Amino acid sequence: NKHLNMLAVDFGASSGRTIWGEFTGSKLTVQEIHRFANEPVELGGSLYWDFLRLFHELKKGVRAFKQVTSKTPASIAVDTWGVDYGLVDGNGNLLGNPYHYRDARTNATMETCFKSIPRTELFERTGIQPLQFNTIFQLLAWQQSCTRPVGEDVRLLFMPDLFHYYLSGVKATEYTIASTSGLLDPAARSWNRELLGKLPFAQSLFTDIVMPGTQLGTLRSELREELAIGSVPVVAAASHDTASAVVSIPALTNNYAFISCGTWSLMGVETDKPVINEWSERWSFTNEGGAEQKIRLLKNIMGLWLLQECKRHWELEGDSLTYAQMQEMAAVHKHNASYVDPEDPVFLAPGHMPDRIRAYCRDTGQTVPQTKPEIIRCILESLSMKFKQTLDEIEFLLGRRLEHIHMVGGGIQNTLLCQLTANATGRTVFAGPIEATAIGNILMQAKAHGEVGSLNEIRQVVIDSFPPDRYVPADTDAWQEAYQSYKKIDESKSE
Ligand code: ADP
Ligand code: LRH
Repeated sequence: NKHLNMLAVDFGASSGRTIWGEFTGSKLTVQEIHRFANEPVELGGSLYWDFLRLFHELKKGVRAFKQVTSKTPASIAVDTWGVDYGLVDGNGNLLGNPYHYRDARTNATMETCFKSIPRTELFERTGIQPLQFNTIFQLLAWQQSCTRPVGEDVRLLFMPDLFHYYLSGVKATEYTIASTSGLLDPAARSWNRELLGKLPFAQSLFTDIVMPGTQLGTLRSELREELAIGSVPVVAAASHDTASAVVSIPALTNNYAFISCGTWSLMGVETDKPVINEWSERWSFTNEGGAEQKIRLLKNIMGLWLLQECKRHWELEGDSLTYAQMQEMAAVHKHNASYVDPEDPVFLAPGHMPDRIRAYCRDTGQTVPQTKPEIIRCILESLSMKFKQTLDEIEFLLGRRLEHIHMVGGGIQNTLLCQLTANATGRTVFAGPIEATAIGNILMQAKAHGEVGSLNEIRQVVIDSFPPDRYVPADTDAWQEAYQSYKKIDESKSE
């Protein structure tokens, strides 16, 4: 086997990193080369990603790779969060700054869209849970505000595709990232032309779809010059961060649910076919595309965003806490009397998170958490309860019991959350790897090089290289009882 040094660039919604992966054929080692904050910018009342800064950080990562390793990487691949995109014209100009999915311009778009394409029809056609920020709704909002027709030469590139374009000069759409858009046919794994025919966008916006593990091209010559680096293949791995994270789950069975824990908590299972029925629709499940022809049947749960936003808010008030300190505060403060629904869209936009959590508890007739430890505890317990509820729903959809939970991603550094998840679900939790997304990205590059084969082979490498931590359920009776209170709040809300 060849010895491969590869570079993964993983842009999460809260931070980005470049990770060096060294693959020997059976084992992978990874090292963080560069990490940077991903801070959106509000400008003129809209919320944007700072694309230019992010591209700059990417270049810094490539430079740092060279400095640290004195090597030219065998390849590079970018993955990012879902749904967002940029528009590029025929001359390669980026038309405006990519919007952040939390921007408010799509607040009412979904309901308007349902007037012409009913919610159920849309779910049946795409398998995608309607969320206001799905690309389909972003494009509709954009179309409504367009004053000029779009040029025939304009292409839509999802965030990873956009980075790949500016790296390689090749415009292509990677399948897993496109699957978050709400514009694909989930069975055919291609653009849903029938749906697109009902929508007012120019079909010329959409480029060809490539499957995860495709080499797109090589670094543009001007970049090679700027970075003083040789010819580097640019690979479309599994470009949606969650798809990459799922690739690197250290398990060879199918008797578990995964939770990819970062800004979002993506909880689900891998299936061979989309699950599109009355129940998956009612419970807001989505069918995203995975590597190797798999479907990721999962739910987008608001996740540690709630904690991130409290942290940011308290910082603005002058109290800078680390995540470790926040976890410690919640570990000491054991008593929790209230829950929020981490799927509720009231928590989507940035700003004043502690107050929104208090308001939610007040409006649902619960004790209002006042102090920081009370709020943090409320968030972490609410997330664990949501995981329990989601597990029940997945088991119902599959018609079988799932024995374990695999948690991956930066959020598993919150060991309290891992333990609470074991307690609430009554399942053993296996936690790791933390850098699951970058690892999945790197191993899909190895696949593109022909150095690893099936998903199981990839996962065997992960098992051998990054053994997970184990959390055994505790206090399960008390948690079962508490779950009943959580469900009452949830039910009273939907009445
Ligand atoms: P994303 O990729 O969406 O930006 P990450 O996978 O990097 O997110 O995970 C970020 C989350 O991990 C943070 O919101 C935070 O809650 C959690 N986290 C990061 N570091 C720590 C830590 N040292 N202790 C506890 N939690 C942490
Ligand atoms: C997580 C994630 C998730 C959703 C959201 C927009 O980072 O990719 O799977 O798509 O971002």
